[in-house]
Order: sequence, then structure tokens, then C-alpha cells
Amino acid sequence: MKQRAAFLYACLATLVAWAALAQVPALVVQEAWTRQAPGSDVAAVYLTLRNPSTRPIVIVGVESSVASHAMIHETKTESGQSRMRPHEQLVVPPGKTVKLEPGGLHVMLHGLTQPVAVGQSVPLVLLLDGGGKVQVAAIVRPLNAQ
Ligand SMILES: [Cu+2]
Repeated sequence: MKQRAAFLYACLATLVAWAALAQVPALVVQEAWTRQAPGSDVAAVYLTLRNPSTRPIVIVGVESSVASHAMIHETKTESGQSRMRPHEQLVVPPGKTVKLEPGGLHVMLHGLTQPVAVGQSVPLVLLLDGGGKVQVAAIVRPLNAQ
């Protein structure tokens, strides 16, 4: 009986150590979507990023298996002209939510290798500072989606 308890404790200790080492990214991704882009090989992806942890989460890159290039962009209107500029990285502060939405931040996909149809999803991988990765599936909405 005593041996059995010792064995269980050993297992438990291993599990706790494993959980601490695993470093599961805390980033929560919600409402990922993109607009159907007929005849175009670029698309903007919008999503909501939530950081429930107590440390900042930094996105340092984006990849997509259906695009040759993906990056974080921000649309800004300067002297009446709408311009997009790339962001090297995007910080989601602890306890905060960052929204990538039309007219502001978005993930820009260049060189789409296949057409995206409404109802399908576009796969993305968010690359985090420290080596974590978060898989995202962005639902394709009709052209007039807001
Ligand atoms: Cu853009």
C-alpha cells in the first residue's frame, strides 16, 4: 500500500514538471475570418487575440500554407489617403484583447496558391516570441462581409 502511494506521488510530480515545461501558448484566438477574394491573390484576415496570462505575448510572424507570404499590416488614413504599413511584431498585453478588424490591423496574405471559397477556411500559424505557435483557421465570408 505504501509503495503504491509513493508511485502515485512520483507520477504526479512528473506530470506537474511536464506541465510547467510544456509552455502552452496562452494566446486565445477568436472570430478569425477573411473575405472571399475572387480573382485576387491577396487577402486580409481579421481576428481577435486575447491574452489571459500575466505576461505580454508577442507575435513575431505569420505563416500560411496557402499563401507565399503572410505579414501583419495596419491600415491608416493619412491626409485622406488609406495606406497599409507592415508591423514587425504585434504585442498583446497581459489581460488584454487586441482586435484585427477591417480598417485597422489585419494579417495580409500575398500570393494565395489556391482560390478561397465562402465557407471554407484559410489556415494560419501565428509565430510567437519564444518559439510558440498558434494554429488558426480563418473562415471565408462573402465579399460584402463587414
Ligand atoms: Cu494589408
